[in-house]
Amino acid sequence: MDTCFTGRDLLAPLLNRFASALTAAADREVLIVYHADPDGVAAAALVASALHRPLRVHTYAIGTHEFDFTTLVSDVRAAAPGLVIMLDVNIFSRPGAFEDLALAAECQVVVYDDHAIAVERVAVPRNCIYLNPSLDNEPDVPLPSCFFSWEFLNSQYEDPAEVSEASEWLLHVGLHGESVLPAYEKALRFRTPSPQSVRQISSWIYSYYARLDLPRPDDLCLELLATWEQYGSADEARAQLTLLRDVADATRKEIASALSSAVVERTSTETLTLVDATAPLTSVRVANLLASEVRNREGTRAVALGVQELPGHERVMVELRRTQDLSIDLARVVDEVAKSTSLLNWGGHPPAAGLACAPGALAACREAIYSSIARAAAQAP
Ligand SMILES: [Mn+2]
Repeated sequence: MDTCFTGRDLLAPLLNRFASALTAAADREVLIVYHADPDGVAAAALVASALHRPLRVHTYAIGTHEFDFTTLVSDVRAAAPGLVIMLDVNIFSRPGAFEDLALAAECQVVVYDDHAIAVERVAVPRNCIYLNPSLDNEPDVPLPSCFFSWEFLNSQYEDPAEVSEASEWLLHVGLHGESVLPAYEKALRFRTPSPQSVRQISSWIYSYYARLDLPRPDDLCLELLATWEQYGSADEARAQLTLLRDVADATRKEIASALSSAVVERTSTETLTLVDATAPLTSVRVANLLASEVRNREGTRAVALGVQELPGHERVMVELRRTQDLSIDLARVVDEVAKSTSLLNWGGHPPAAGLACAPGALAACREAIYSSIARAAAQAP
């Protein structure tokens, strides 16, 4: 791969800190916690493969609906690892979560994340490392965890030819999931060798992790890598991943039925349309898809809310998406909502953000979202 973008320079100092932390924990058990999406899966698989010690690496997928981290904290306490690596996980989604995790782990916790985060939310416990390229810079291309992990993997080899094709395929899956594969193809001047398998695996991963009832531990990241390596080509690997495909297909059907029975309300003002969609009770996570779908249906000058109560979790998720032609920063909107409303967790990127609250707080939360969006729209150019 050839380089012509600033991402590598931004990542270099972060990679050094990451590498030293891993060297310091060389003979310890490592727990890789990753966001349950294609970027997280790819990132975890790439770091696991860079570590060359399969018996001492454990993996743990965490869904956006678990970004209050209470389950993770107790699972980490029980696992007692020697080092925790977190990839594509916004640890500042809930204030205090990082401290809770550091205490429970009793070991170093290293986090790489490129979610936009307000500097005042960043509080890093002693003995922990927080790496985020967006903190003091604005990268010209987003720098998702899969690319950070890819760079780390490459730094472990003198000769880039030694990095397996399977790893490269996973990088592409992660980049595709973040919708930045074309930007990377351009910036790094490469062409994806198996675009069909990349698209398919990425969508299967999304559907698979939409389930709210997944078993622990989750080793999907290691499974993908191992399957590719066993079968020797991306398309062969895809054909072999029948379990993933079947779960994804079944889940997709549930998602489709949930989306079609959502209750949608539209409010239009001079500046924008607000579409507020509530999902029915279901065992799959659809708030994010619902928000994207209603946003896409509007096409222009719209902000969409996808609202979903998670059965058994005593929480409501609200996902926000906007059309490209609006400049409203939704990550800032949820930050603002958090100031006036009691939230369980919140965070995101300018075009896509989300939050969770207790069911009883939904009405107040909705009101705060509406007025924050109205204020942002009034200030926007
Ligand atoms: Mn992610």
